[in-house]
Amino acid sequence: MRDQISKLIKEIKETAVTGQEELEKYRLRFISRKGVMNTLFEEMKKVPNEKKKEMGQMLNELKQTAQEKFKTLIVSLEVEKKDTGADFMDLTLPPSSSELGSIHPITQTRNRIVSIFEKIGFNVSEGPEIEDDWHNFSALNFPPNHPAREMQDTFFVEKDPDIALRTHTSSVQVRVMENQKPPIRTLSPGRVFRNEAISARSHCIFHQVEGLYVNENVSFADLKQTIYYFVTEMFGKNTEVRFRPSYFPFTEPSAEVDISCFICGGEGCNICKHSGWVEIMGCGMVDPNVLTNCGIDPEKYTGFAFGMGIERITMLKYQISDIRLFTENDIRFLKQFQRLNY
Ligand code: 2NL
Repeated sequence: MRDQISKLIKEIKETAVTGQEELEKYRLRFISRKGVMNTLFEEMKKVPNEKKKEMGQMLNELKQTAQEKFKTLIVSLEVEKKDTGADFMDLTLPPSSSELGSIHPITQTRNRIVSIFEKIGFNVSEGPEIEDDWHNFSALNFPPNHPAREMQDTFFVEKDPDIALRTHTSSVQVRVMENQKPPIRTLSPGRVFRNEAISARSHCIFHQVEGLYVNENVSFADLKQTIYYFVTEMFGKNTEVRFRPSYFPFTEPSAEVDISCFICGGEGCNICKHSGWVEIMGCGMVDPNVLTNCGIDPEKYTGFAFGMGIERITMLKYQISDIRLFTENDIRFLKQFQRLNY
């Protein structure tokens, strides 16, 4: 029996195990109750008492050798399994897709308007959202007690009557005129702030694009032609345009621009409130006082300017009925603009 055990210990030490199948064979032969151990324990019964101690120790040594090797094998084969990744990672699986974001509808409209005007030589100018009274009001010919300056319309910063959040992006164009010589063709898109109650139709924070062209001999005809071009590009060539006389402190003469309703084609519907026309912007010839305020000689130069609300244009174009949708970050709303890429 002693020889038998020694032979088995030698065999255990020499057995090479390189895979799961061989490991299982090893387990069945040296570890399992049905393997060699079983036979040896059976034989133990026949060993005379005085030899039992010695044989028992040898048998234990054999058992320990077998089990220790088994444990080491399990660990090393487990590491190998992880290395190849074969058991838990299927490399042929397609990757899980990640959610695609989209460009906000206000940004899409802004980009579209900018690219239309860039084609006819306008550049983009930006400026501060916190403005002083001069750039937001005084330079633009607002009389000292004009209602637009009032607390209920303007957000003042730290109750300082000279510093406020800009109420339009004309303030940016004042800065351009102060710093550049004509010819000036500039577009100023940006965020503006008005102290108004939030409703489906108006918000206290919204976006505008204003345009300004100053040069020698700029006429109202140039203004009209520029607006015609813009409307054709933005709303299609069958859209009609009309100019209605209006008033702004910074332009003279001033007009509001309506286009024929692209929903009902002029028949009358909810969008155009059964008039057949929808208002898209305001415009006019830059008041000579504004040019003088910005250091431009009104005897030599004239200019036109226009301004439109980006929310308004977007709401008209996509028939959006509530301005608050733009700022609610509802993924169901935003997803609808995923494929409109401009
Ligand atoms: C509107 C009307 C308008 C302007 C903006 C402007 C700018 C300068 C001088 C003169 Cl620097 N005018 N901008 C002119 C007419 C109308 O906006 O309804 N905006 C949403």
